[in-house]
Amino acid sequence: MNAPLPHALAQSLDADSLKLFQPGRIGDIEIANRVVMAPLTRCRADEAAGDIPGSALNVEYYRQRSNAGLIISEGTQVSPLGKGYMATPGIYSEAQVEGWKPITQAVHAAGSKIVAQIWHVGRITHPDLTGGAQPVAPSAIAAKVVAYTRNGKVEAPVPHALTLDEIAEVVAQFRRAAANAIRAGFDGVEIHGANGYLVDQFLRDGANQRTDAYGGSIENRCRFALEVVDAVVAEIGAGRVGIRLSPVTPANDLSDSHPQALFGHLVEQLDQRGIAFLHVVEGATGGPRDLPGFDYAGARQAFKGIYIANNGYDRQMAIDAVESGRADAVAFGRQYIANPDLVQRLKQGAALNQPDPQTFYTPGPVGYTDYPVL
Ligand code: 8OZ
Repeated sequence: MNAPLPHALAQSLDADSLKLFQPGRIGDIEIANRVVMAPLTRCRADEAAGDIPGSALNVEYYRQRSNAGLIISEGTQVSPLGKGYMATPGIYSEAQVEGWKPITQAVHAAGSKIVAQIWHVGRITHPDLTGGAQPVAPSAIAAKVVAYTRNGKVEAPVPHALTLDEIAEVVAQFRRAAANAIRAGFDGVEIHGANGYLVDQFLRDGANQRTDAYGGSIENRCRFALEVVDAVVAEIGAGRVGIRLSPVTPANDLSDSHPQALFGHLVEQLDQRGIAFLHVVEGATGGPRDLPGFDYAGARQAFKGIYIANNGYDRQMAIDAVESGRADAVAFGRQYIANPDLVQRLKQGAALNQPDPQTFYTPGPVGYTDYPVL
């Protein structure tokens, strides 16, 4: 006589027929399932050595999570001035490129794919984090945020408004970061265009008060983002490029007067460039999803590439979003911190470990590589 299937196993057999767990393709990148690990700042690079990733602990952290169809790396700064938090890794020096290699190798060996989130924080930093240099932004307007440095909590200062030559240099830094990402073994890059950092500061009029070709009209405010996209696409090909956007998030003291018009235009322009994916923080980053101001379904329709949905998704929401076609894939952030085997848990409908915010940004293995698997 056959024993009845354990409940979890029965659920997992059903789960295999769900689109969320089926293989697919994001641009040129083949993925084993549509569960994405969201980019997560963890502040565990080797800061003393030059913001270098790739310690055994870093490798183990990413290896544990290689059940995701796609991993988006923690934000990695394109230059020393692009850094906004302690011990975040960079991707501009040779030592950093070397540091990333064992991470990308471990992820690939485990059957997953990984793109580098390339990042410039703009005004969301402090000279204590940038080697003494004054932070930069589209306009000389300070964000009302604090930066965490070796010297404690400090207010972000008034930034230097980038000159036209300096803007061109930052675009070139993103391009070099993309080239470095490919050399380091990444499958592509995600340009960090969200959450109030530099690209977002150019987009939204709460931070951009320029009167030249990079400010004023929506077309002008999208210019920097699109120059970065074009430069990165020219370097590594559109099929390996995505961008993260957060049209209405208040994160990092940023806002826009007309997010629908702004991001509607941007999404149309991104679609014309044929990039692989759009990764959208729906609502307030890490907070309420139901903020008004942007039509995500409309953006999904307007963009022919892959739409990765993010922000507060649980198992059922993710299954529904992908089954209904509202999204092609779903990115999980905090749940991936606490559940290294998240895909297995979602497949089985198993309980999830709860993430501990006290250890999100602390050095060492606690709260990083020690969450239990099933
Ligand atoms: C939390 C803490 C530090 C950085 C973002 C890169 O909001 C971040 C970040 C989040 O995109």
